[in-house]
Amino acid sequence: MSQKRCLTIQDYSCMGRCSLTEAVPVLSACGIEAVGLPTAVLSNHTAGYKSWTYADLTDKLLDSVDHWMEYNHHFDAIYTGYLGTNQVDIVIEIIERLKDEGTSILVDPAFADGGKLYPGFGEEHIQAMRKLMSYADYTVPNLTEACFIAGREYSASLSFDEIKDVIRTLSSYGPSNVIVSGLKFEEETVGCLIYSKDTDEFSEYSTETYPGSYHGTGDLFASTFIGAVLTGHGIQDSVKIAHDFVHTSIKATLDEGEPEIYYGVDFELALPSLIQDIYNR
Ligand code: PXL
Repeated sequence: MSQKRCLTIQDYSCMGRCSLTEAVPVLSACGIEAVGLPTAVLSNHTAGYKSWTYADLTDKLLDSVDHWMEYNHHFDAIYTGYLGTNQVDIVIEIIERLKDEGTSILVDPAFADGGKLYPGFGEEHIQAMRKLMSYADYTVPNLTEACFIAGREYSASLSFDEIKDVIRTLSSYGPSNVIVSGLKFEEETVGCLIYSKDTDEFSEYSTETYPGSYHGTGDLFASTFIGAVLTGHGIQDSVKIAHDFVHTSIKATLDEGEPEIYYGVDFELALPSLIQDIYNR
């Protein structure tokens, strides 16, 4: 099997572990060539920190693509993360220009959590995300994002039947595979619902949970999931690998003591377990 290449389009937040500072090392650990296209460079991410600086790279995105096209580069996957509303149409153009029949598309919506949009996002962003979804083979929203995209009101106490309804509606916008992570199954457990549009079937995977919620775990889940898919794992197995890696990273963070939750998880300490899972399962 020849080495796979994944283009990932999202911001580079220098501090706070999310987006490209997670996606690139995780994909590398999976043995994938990671091509990170930064949409912006921030001093730190915008959730939890009180302030940040921001260098917008929107105008530069297509320049890189022009150069790649001269070389006919093939991408096995294009994975999009946190994007500005004005960047979504450009990302769609990038997908249209670079995708061939061997390119899988993963859209991580990355615009909301805990029932709320991240700072700076509004209804226009939700509509832009619906449009981007029509290109996706896979999407990995949290429940808040799934509800916004499906046009349903978010509540932490939605029943599983209601969540399945939200997922089917989301899938009607495009993606054949929807994986909602961070769901509470029973007391003290957290996990994922996995939906396949082809078979209209759901499956699930859950483990015990740790107290608290941690920034950057959605990005970690998305990067690991696509890394596992590209190394030949099936969807269920890739979800397990991604969930377990997030879980082990949270444990590593707690073991280090006094985590600052907005600063992200100490995933670097868990990379050896990811490498084992990727190559041994
Ligand atoms: O993890 C999502 C994310 C990525 N990038 C930036 C963010 C956030 C979440 O708030 O602020 C800049």
